[in-house]
Amino acid sequence: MWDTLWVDTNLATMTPGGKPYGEIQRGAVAAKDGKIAWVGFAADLPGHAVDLAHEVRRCDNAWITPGLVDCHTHLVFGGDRAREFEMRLQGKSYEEIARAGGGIVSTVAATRAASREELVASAAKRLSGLTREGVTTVEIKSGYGLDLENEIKMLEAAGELGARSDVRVKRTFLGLHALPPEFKDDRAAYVQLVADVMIPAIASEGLADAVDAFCENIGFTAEEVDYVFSAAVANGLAVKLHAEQLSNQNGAALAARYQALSADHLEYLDDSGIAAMAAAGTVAVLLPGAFYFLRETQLPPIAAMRAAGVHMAVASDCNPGTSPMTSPLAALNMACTLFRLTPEEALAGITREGARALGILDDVGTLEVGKACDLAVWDVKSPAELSYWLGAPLLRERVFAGRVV
Ligand code: DI6
Ligand code: FE
Repeated sequence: MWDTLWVDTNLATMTPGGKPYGEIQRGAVAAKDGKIAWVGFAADLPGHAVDLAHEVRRCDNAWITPGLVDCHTHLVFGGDRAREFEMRLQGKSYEEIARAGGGIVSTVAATRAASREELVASAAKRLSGLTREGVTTVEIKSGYGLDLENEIKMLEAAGELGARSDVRVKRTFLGLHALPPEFKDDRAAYVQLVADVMIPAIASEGLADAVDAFCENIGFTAEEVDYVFSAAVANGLAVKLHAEQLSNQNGAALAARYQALSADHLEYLDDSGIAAMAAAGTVAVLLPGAFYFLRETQLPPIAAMRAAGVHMAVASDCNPGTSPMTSPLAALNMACTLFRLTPEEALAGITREGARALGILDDVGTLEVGKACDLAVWDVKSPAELSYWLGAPLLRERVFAGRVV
């Protein structure tokens, strides 16, 4: 007997190679012990639904997709930057504000001042925005503490969110996010602290799965990132990189050299970066929310990445400065409208490719037997609707590890 069986439904399995969306019309999916135990055409079920599972859920022809995987967020932080938003509307640029001590560093002050519990409480509200739209796995970065104590506080807050919510949390240490004010005259000392002290401490406590950095003219140089990536690898952590967001620093090629899981943003990526990512299997994480909020005009080279066979994920980049957005479905719409992804690419980007970007494609991201039974059940007539509407309440039911939540 299965625990739960969903019927009267269409499935977007997102398994590649077959029909668009890996679709199975008039399908069924079953959960046992939190995993997908059966998936296929309802006509092929090995008996009557009611004889097969303790609970049968009829879905009125709703579509079921894998639970969404938001593979790039900065969900945990103190304060907000609404004031900076107003300044930007008065004509100041993101870079000007950052150089004037605003930007990331102002969120650092607010995050340091917040208790772990306060960070959990404010992030939980943002997380509810994601889960309300079908997210079942979320990556959360640190990077607003910028000293060991406060980076650990952020990572623990992220872990706490996972422990008390029905969502999988993957944690990323983003020590090289900005130069903390106390190191403003000694960059090298901060980079060394991150590599030689913070990474070993965080790795040994099991507080993060990966290491990220902001490789940018207002962030860190490729050389500094290189040094920190070596420490990450030496301590058994995967790497990923904020690369080519505001300028071309050849960050994606550096990331690819380290077999990075992903390189993210990529508006200024060039052909050599694309080739390096394709060869390394590094996923391109597209963040149209940041592109939109910054009113960026340089588009990431989508067509060239597609042609090179680079896998493309889509994520919210939820953060207080450049993407104060808690809607994964808005990210899908922006990925199509602004970046010209197809709705199928966009949905794959926030399911299968998001999972690939986190190194957990064996566990989540598609509807396949043996993976976690994380589902989103949608009141739509076709999966393209998930990218088409902006702000519509489409989620009918969210399933985490086989349980309706
Ligand atoms: N790139 C971004 O878009 C965010 N971080 C990063 O490295 C912005 C973070 C912020 O402005 O607070
Ligand atoms: Fe980011």
